[in-house]
Amino acid sequence: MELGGPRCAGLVLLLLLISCGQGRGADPINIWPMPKSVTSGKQTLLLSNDFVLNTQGSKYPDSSGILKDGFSRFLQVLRASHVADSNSSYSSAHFPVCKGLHVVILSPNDKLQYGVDESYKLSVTALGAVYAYLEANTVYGALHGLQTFSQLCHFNFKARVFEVRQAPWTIIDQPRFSYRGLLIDTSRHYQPLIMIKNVIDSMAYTKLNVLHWHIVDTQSFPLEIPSYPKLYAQTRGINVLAEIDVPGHTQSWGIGYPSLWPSTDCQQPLDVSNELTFKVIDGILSDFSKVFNYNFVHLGGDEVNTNLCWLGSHYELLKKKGLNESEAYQYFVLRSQEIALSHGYDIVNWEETFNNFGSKLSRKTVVHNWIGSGVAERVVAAGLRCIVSNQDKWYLHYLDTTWQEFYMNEPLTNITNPKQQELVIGGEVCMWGEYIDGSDIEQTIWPRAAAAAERLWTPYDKLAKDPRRVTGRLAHFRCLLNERGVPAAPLNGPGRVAPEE
Ligand code: CP6
Repeated sequence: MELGGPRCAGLVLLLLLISCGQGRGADPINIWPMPKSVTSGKQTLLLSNDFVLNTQGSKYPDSSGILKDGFSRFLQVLRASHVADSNSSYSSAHFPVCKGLHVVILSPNDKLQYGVDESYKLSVTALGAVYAYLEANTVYGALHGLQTFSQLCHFNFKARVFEVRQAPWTIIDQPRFSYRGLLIDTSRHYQPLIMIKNVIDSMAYTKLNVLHWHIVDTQSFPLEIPSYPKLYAQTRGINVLAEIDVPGHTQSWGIGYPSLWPSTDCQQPLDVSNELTFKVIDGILSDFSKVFNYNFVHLGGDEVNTNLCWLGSHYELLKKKGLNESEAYQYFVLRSQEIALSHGYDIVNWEETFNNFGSKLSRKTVVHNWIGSGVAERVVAAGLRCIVSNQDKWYLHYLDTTWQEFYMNEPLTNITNPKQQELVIGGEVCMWGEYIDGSDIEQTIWPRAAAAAERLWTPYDKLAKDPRRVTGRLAHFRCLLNERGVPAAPLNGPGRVAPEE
């Protein structure tokens, strides 16, 4: 009997279609992170050798060159990965040629800030239109559109031309969360500037938009505030959240100013009884406000050992104010918050501040979760905003946390009230610096941070319920990073134990 054969083949084909996750044919849609809405077809078109940017009708003057530079990087990124022969003799007779990208931006403003409109629409039609079309409310939405477009372009090695397959494309996209962060730590190991820049570039590829820079800590104080900073991250649509972690994690401060130590043999947390402590914090935040334009500053507040150097009898001020050590911790955090507010910042604090005296925190506080799950629900129930970074899922130095766990970590777990959901402004993956340096930071961050990036970008109902459905697409994105020169590790890279596939 031959009947079993074809039926089996049919079943296999059906399973294959399902496992592609698209449910619509053999061509998977390989865009990471997945946009809000995508339609595609089956036609191919070629990119002209002199693919141009056309900004006719755009209201954005681009005086700082953010769009122009973004477009040059788009071309560079395509060319970097392939030794493209600009004198291709390939005959384009059989395919329509796309001459360039027409970008229309509706807002003239390029202020980058929390909550900036990052939406865009991209259409690439195969017949008739000579230009692909990208429309966005702001230049930062347009940059995301360029990133998506770069993922639609492929180098055809045989023909030696770039082509867009699966046209016509219509993509409508916007992020689920406004805060999509990555923490780096420059205190524990030196990070060469080029590595920080590389990380920023890769963040743009995966649509992360906040670099949380844990600048100083116990081990070193690598901070110098230049009077005329050359901003870099802004031109990629990436905000810099600068952290000055007080009062714990501060031993290095006393190398230059020993009186910031409670005593020479007990060197952190900072001396809460010394006015100089608050003067220095004020000076740092004053300098920050000239350099870091994000509306948040991170004031740390984590892992403060109040029993170590803050013995009450030690301190005139504690005695005078009648504060015990844990009250001194609250006093320190609230006073630092006041200083940050006076420089025009809203505040991010690690969750211990909320866990200890949440009701006293400024209403402008965003509580940054890290210890475990379940904190966000309490924070938003108290009416404060929250960033989710639970260490059991989103800490990159745990090499055995798999990309699947990064992907499946849901910031709104157990939060059903829509008003409370809005208070979860996003999430952040953390690359602490104790165990990595410039030699391995990138392969430790990628591709797992990209898995979290999709969780933070893509609408909830379009996220895979089972990570196996996105394995192929993430593997494809990981290869794309490699092609672009980013040493992203294999999906089940060093130290990681893959769950049963
Ligand atoms: N440094 C600072 C750290 C950590 C924190 N703050 C940290 C704690 C535990 C783990 C990883 C990092 N290294 N300043 C906590 C927010 Cl597992």
